[in-house]
Amino acid sequence: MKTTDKVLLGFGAVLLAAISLFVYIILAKPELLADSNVTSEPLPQAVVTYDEENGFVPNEIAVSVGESVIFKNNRASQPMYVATDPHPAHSDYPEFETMIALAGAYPEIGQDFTFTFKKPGRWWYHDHADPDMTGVIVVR
Ligand SMILES: [Cu+2]
Repeated sequence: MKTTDKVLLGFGAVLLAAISLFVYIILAKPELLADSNVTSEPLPQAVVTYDEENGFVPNEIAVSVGESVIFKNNRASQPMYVATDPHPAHSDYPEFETMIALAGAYPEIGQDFTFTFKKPGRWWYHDHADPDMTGVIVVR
């Protein structure tokens, strides 16, 4: 066997071993490829309640990337329109906005709003119909 054949054979063996290992990782141990902080289980959902007297409670809440926050509208007579700051441009985190989540529909009285945060940051928001009512979601 010529030297070049041996080199090619050795290279082929190493390549085959690498491919086998990769396939093993993909099929048997997918968690090895994932970020250690990321699991395949659904993340918990945080709840923020909203009413005229107390505003958004808790006013500041920390969640993980991929976690959802449910904004519960406890106001009796008005819709809750959660929107990213600043008012009225809503440009900080444009997807974090009730009407975008509702595909352009205005929220109804008593309607809750759920948003899954995918971007880390400190996201101030307000009720677009009552912009003095504010809160912040810290996404880590
Ligand atoms: Cu606004």
